[in-house]
Amino acid sequence: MASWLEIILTKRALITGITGQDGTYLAEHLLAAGYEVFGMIRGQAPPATRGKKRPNPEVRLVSGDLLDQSSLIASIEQVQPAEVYNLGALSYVPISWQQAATTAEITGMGVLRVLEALRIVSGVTASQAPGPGQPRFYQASSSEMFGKTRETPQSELTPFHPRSPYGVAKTFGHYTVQNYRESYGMFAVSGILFNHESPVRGAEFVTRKVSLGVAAIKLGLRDTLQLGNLDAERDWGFAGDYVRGMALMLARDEPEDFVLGTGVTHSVKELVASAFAHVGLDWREHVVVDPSLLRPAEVDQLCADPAKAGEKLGWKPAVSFEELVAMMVDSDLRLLWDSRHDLDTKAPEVASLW
Ligand code: GDR
Repeated sequence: MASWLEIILTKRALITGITGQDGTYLAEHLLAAGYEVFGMIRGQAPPATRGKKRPNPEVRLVSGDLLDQSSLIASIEQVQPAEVYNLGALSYVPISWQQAATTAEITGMGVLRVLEALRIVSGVTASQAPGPGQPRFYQASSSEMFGKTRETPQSELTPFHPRSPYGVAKTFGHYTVQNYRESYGMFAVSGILFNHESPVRGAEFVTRKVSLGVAAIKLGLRDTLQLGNLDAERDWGFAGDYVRGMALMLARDEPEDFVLGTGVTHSVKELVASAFAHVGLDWREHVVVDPSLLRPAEVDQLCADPAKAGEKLGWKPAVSFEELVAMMVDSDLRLLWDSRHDLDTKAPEVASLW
């Protein structure tokens, strides 16, 4: 049983986007560091998580919605967090063209609403600076904000040129964090994270789509894999490494923004070649380009300059691109083998791909 001193000293963290990949890894990381972790979900706890991976049972769920200001105030009042991580977003880039206004509301305005809730609950105004012990805020900014920039690699100083409603909404959120820091002196920071993946990545994103496709083809469940632009280049790292960086940003004395990425870029074609080669197959015999998967405006090339994170956070990714691809393909081989007789119910994310 915890002593009263342990109870008083236990830090509380509140995470939005708790059912996503990063919410899952961040919760594990903070629980292991001794935090009490709260995850915000929409609606009532059990129905809202239905069909999604249930967060770690040690995560306490609170009800709140990035679209609803008063629900955010209520959940911050209830939890009294030392740290808030805003990972909630409509995060699949192609959908943002179909639902541009919803994307702006959740992915962009949602950031402002969480910051406003924190400011109101903490009693911070332009003339009343935050006192010691005020909650710290982390915003999941994105390399998609760089979009069409001509500068490579991209650092904290690289100008933004977003290419999708998603990128535009993230850019609004990013500048809003900076503005709350400058206007109110709040400890609010953004991590500009490049693509980060894992075996629990959503099946719609290209890395997981490829790892699932390769596993299905290897096991004889499918013969082809439909993809869009094979020439796009991304800086892909392992999500577990990136959540460490988020926590390090909030542990500093000064609030500052940081780029997190590997500094190595690969094309989608290289990703595909590496994944198929891992199981001894030739990608050219299985991959079909489907023009309907091309985007109205593409981000052609992203490559991080993570030097500042290395110097000031001591952060460095531990998992290489090749290790990440092997980890994801191996995990999906196991998943599909175990559920091969009943994909629809045991691996619905797989069944929905075809
Ligand atoms: P991205 O990730 O848009 O970079 O955003 P995604 O994996 O969707 O696309 C990466 C690149 O692959 C190309 N591509 C395909 N993409 C998907 N999803 N499906 C395909 O079939 C396919 N074929 C080719 C895309 O055109 C693109 O160039 C991710 C998200 O997690 C964001 O939320 C996050 O902010 C950024 O990473 C950093």
